[in-house]
Amino acid sequence: IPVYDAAQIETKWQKVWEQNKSFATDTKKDCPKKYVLEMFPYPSGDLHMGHARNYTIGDVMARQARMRGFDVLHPMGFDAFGLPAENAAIKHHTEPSTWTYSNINQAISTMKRMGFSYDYQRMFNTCDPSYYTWGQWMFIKMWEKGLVYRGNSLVNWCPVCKTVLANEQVINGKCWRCDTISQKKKLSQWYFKITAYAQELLDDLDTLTGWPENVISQQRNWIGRSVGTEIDFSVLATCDSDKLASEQAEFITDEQRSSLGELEKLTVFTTRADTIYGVSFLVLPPESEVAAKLVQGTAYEEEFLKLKAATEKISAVDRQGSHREKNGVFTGRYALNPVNNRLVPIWIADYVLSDYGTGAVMGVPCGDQRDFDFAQKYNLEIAPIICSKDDALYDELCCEKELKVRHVTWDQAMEAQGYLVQSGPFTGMKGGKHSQAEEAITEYLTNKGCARKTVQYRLRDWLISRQRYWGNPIPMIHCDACGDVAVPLKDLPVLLPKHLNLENGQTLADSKEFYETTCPKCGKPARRITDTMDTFTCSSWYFLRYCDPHNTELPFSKEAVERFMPVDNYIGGIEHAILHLLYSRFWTKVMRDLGLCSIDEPFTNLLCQGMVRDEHGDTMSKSKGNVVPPSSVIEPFGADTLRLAILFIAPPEKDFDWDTEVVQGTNRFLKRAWRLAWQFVFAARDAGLSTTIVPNDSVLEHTNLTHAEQELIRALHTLGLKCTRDFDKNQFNTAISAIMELVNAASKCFVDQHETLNPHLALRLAHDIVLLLAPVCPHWAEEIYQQAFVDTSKPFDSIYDASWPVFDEQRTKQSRIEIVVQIQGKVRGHVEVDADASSEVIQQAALESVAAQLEGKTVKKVIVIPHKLVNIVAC
Ligand code: ANZ
Ligand code: ZN
Repeated sequence: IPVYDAAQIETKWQKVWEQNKSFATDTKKDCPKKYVLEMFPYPSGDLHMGHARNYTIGDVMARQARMRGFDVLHPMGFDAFGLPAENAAIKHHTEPSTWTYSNINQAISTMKRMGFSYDYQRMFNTCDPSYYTWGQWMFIKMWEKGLVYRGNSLVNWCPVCKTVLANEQVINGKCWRCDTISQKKKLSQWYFKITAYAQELLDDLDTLTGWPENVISQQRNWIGRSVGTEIDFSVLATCDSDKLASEQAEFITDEQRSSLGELEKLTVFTTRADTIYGVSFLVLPPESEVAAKLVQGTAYEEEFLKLKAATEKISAVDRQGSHREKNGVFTGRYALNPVNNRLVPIWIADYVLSDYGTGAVMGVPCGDQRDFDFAQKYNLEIAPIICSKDDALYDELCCEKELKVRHVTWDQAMEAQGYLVQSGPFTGMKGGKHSQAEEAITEYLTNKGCARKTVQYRLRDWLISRQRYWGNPIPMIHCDACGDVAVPLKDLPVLLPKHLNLENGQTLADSKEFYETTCPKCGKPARRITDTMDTFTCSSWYFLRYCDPHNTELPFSKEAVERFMPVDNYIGGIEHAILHLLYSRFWTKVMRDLGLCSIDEPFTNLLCQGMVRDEHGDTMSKSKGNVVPPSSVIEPFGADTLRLAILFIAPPEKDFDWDTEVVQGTNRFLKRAWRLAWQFVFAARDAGLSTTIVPNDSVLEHTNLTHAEQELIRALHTLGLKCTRDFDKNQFNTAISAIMELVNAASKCFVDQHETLNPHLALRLAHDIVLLLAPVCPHWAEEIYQQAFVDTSKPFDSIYDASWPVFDEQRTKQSRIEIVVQIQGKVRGHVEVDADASSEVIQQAALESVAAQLEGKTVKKVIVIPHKLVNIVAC
């Protein structure tokens, strides 16, 4: 028996596959396609165990799909732009490109060493001009369609990365890349109008039945659709609050109103129009321009400016957090509640956000906890206008239309549903989100001309401009006369200049050679935009490019995309649940609307693999020094052992702790299976069989088999089917268990029969076991397959051109079964019958088997429970 020399076998087949382009796509054009894709890596160094797990999962899917007759597209590349390259280049005194390409080469060699079946002809890096030119091309198409704009607004700014961040890149108030608290800065920035697709991005989540539920719900929450009402309040021009107070004015008459004058309208967004009678203040955020105007030159301005400065230091997430103490200042001004002309003081507070809804809120302390907390702190009215029937106030107020009780006794807001009280004609109606009262009050105010039903989304437009160097330049030129002008398509790509002095802090904005240009419209001197695009733009369409990676006319042809898209199986980390997966969905829809393809969604099935932690359950990291590099397993045991261990240790979605014992155990199994396969092959050869002809089921049926051998055939079909089905469900760990069980059953039978297992059966088992393991342990399988099952005088014919073994449900059924025989409920014997024997036959066999014990007795009754037992009542 040949020794299992993993290193030698693995390098041998890797070379053969590469020479034969064994994993090229489009070799089976007449077959259905299968597009298997793993999220491409950022080339920050060599691959780690997380990558090994991610790519092994994809590789097993791809190899198996190949054996099952699909034309498989399984590409790989590198997400190669980004700030870490720049920082590393500065640290190592080199160019970002040099650092990036050297990491890429290292990662490719590890990928090859792992035996991943990529179509290497399709590989590209997003920093290749031949790729990023198309990113620029698509940017211009989007600009022409009105999906790109320049906006001047408060943006998230990372002081360490010295660049802006998209909303999606601020995680818990911190930069997603370096964990620094993000700041706010007013800058002129470039945006993609992703909000134009908010509704479709939300609706189509319902079609993504192959996605994990938590990713769907994260996207749904991120898009955050909210149906509500915009309500206008008029702000009084007179701000003499002392006068208003001394007159004890509370409700303003129409005459008073015209004498007081109207300064402007303040529009709030609310999902609870039903609570309008409980408004005890209006709130504006400190960055609001209206707020600044309201206090300008008044005694309230100083406090306002203090609050404004303090609020700039708090992140948006913290500002919304329910536990943080809320701070506010009064403006000295009042507005009128449109439902009853009641005076409402206008406040400015840090818990209101400027970029949600209308950026103004009606404060209803009795119904909203944040408003409740705020009212308590500043001693504002908390009038109960909604009550549940079991509340003490209910009986007192259920028919009360006027404002009688002005303070609740509750210690928190009533956010549940209840009935309106002290709410004029609406008193008694059921209140709450989307309630009868909410509808009625919205309708009433709408008819009065001061409200509108609206839909709000939490989703903001995608801020894509970045201010450093190593990224895809925005292909725009600014001309003082013509404004922002797109670079003509024929002039693309706008190449990233080389040799910037990054170590001295140089960015594109400092590169004269780059930015000095002329206006494409009027020919006068003009300045190129020196921002680059967020790297997430590069990863938003790479899966489309893989369908047609060498196209020089277009980013991809419609035919190629139609052939391979959508991706059937997409595998990657859960950290991309929003960012990358939302952007890619958006980009795909935009491409469709530009007429470049006709698919709505890019990824049919999504698998988010779990994390690989260290042996003690800690996340692996360089700083902790607990990283287990793939090479530490490949070198002693081989890539096949690593692949097998990674998949066997846990279901793919689950996190797992690294376990050296599992690695050793899987390696032992591979050696045992290797030995067994060879023993069986030799047994067949010794019996004069040609091992290139594998016995099918009918051949086995016509050979003389022992009972144990028949049971082994049954195990083959049962476990083969289980393995196949588990592969289909991505339950690789249990699929592998089934193979292990089969190997064990076969070894046992072989040993029990003193190594005289029927040679036809032995050959069939060896063949099927090798094929079943082929997706997971490709080199191991190819070696045995080539040495044992193919005619090597013919041209190379890979195991991946062989078809997946067929298993037969019929043959998983037992042919003979054992029935328990009882007399008066006590077990007295066993009898074997045909599995499909009739009740009469079973009864007869049972009676015969215990005939001796029934001597002299009369059988009164026989109860037959099919497939199980026979109970005889006799006396
Ligand atoms: C009055 C009210 C009464 C509210 C009540 C709630 C309960 P969703 O569902 O997330 O859309 N809101 C509106 N704009 C805001 C902003 N810019 N910053 C902070 N809060 C804002 O939330 C809608 C509710 O959030 C709105 O309904 C508003 O408070 C608040 F018993 O208006 B509500
Ligand atoms: Zn011009």
